[in-house]
Amino acid sequence: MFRLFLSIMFILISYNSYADKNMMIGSLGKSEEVNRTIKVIMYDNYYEPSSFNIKSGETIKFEVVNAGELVHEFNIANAMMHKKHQPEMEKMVENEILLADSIDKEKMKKMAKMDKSMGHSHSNSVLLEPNEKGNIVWKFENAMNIEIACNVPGHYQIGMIAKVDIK
Ligand SMILES: [Cu+2]
Repeated sequence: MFRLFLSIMFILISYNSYADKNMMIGSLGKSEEVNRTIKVIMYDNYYEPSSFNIKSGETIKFEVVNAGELVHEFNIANAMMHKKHQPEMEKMVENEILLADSIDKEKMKKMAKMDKSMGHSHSNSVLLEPNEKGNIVWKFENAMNIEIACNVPGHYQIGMIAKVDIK
């Protein structure tokens, strides 16, 4: 009985670490495989549209514009990943790389040489100053529990999160 318990525990633990490692958020897509383009506008502090319906396996090109007065992020991840990313963003604020309405890109480059996380180079995210534009091509294969959210300190907490429904 105890052996059975142990083997179940082992399966659970290995399943969890598998899910953790693969994140199940999909992956960076190829521009030649884009099925659809969706224009997204970021305001203070919400997205337009505020939710997305996506077919499993679809490759979407998100054309993102920041029409707000603050810096915003468009980050495709799950709740756990957003939580992990938030301290990095806080550190960028502490180091005055990330300011309320701008990004000090020179400082970002310098700091990133010492601490990679300060470079904010994530394939699943764009961080934009007011009036800036950015694109992400994302393939929603093996993707579940996706949230598109902004991890600029305070924004996730006020609800800058878009729902993603994958069918
Ligand atoms: Cu934001």
